[in-house]
Amino acid sequence: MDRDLILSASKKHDIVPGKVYKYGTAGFRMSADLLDGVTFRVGLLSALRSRKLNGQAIGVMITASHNPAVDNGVKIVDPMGDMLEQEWEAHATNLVNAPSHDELVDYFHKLAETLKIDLSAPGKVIAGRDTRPSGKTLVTALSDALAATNTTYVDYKILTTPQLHYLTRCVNTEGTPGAYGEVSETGYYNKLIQAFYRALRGRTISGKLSVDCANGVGGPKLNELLKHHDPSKTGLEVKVYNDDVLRPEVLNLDCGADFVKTRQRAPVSVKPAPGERWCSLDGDADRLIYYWVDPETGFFMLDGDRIATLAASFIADLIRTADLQDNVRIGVVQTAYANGSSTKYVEQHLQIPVVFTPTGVKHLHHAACSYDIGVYFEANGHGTVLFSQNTWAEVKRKEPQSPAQKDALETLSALGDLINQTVGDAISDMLMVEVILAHKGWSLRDWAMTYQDLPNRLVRVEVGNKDLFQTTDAERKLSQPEHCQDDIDKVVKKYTNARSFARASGTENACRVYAEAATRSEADELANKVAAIVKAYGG
Ligand code: 16G
Ligand code: MG
Repeated sequence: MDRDLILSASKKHDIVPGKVYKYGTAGFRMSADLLDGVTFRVGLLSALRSRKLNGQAIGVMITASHNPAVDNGVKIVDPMGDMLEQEWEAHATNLVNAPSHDELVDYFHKLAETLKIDLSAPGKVIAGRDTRPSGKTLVTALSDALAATNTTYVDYKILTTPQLHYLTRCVNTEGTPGAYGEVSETGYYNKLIQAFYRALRGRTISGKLSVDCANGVGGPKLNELLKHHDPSKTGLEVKVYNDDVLRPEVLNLDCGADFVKTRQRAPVSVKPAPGERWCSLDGDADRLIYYWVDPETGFFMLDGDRIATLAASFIADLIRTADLQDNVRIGVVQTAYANGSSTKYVEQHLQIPVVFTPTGVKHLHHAACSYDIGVYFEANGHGTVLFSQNTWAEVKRKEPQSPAQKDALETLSALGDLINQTVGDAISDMLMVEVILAHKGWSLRDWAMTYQDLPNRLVRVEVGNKDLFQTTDAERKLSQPEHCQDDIDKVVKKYTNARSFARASGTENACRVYAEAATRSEADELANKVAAIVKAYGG
């Protein structure tokens, strides 16, 4: 690999001096002006990663999800469509922070040497971006790095994040027995729609579904999916809202899954009529939140915990009906943010085990892989359901003994194709929810009746130094600063059915405090008291 070629390409893509970059839960994410050099360097790293993995294609997604339009971000997708391996996050951080162009090229070669990467071997990278205008220039920085390292590069242009994950897996499994799907955007739509038809098994969906697309990439992509969908086969009628991607400033503005979840209200620009079924995607279409407005009680939200419980209960029933319960183990993965009532419902009512991991999709995804069917969702609406190889083998092997068993087996197999196996996918999750509601004959109100959420409150606390806060036990307890957790425990004990935890945010310079308790006022009071403790220890 030509050192001078990389060096001269790098000189066109400076990093901002003095700034410290860190590959976090969502890759590198910040104001788009700071990202040109970072994206170039991510290109270099993905060129190395592809070569390390025998030339398999690596994905690079340029998006800042639910952040404001001025931000952007870049993250790396591993060959099977999962997140970059943790050990390489450190390599990414080190490479990006190289203080000069010369040191960057030195470090690049040093990495190749220590990781035993043959730089003369072929490498491949595929890329996608959301609708942010800054994405276009960042793609140039990426492609310059790939050209300088002689890496094959395919730009899939505008995609949702889960579509890029899908394509990465498709490229790497094409022509093998584990082929994930056709390597194209059309392939993605066809796979989803065909699986959707099969999963419904002749049932029809009633009532219109209104979808708020956060004025992000989910809008045009959902519209595209709908061109492949024949409503006469499913009864599903979708009305798309907030799909304006021509005015960048409206992206995620007063709408989208993150807005709905954190503000606990419908998007500002829409007026859901009482009883109408609504959902919101986030800016890169990997989060999903459902809601409706009740004529008596007002806005009601069905978040990631609700989607997890709905999917777990339905799939567990299918496994039992198919008589696979001894061979296919199902489990649910949650984070500390999951409402305590949802955990209790899964463990006690559904009798399904729950495990907890720290926040961030990669942790949940990893834990879900240890089940035959792993259902994972963050409360914020990000998640999916993973089917293991063993599950596929069992479903294919089983000879149905009755029409009901046949139905259950075919529904399971269709769901396995419908649900994105690489990462949480709002569009695929939405079709899954619609299928389950149709099978159960449920309205959103029926779905909401399964259990009652504990009142809860999330508070953002500005502290002098968030790094003082270290957690343990899947972020449910603080190990540092010393005595801080004891003080929190003392306060929590004073409330009924209460729980609270504090953690440093991975995406913002602040701490977050979550509290839940038997009543609204107790949850609020507890959150404020714990926030005061965190503030006092916060440096
Ligand atoms: C990132 C994570 C998301 C997590 C959030 C927490 C991915 C793809 N995204 O957006 O899963 O919920 O960070 O943010 O892993 P926080 O650390 O600021 O609370
Ligand atoms: Mg997102």
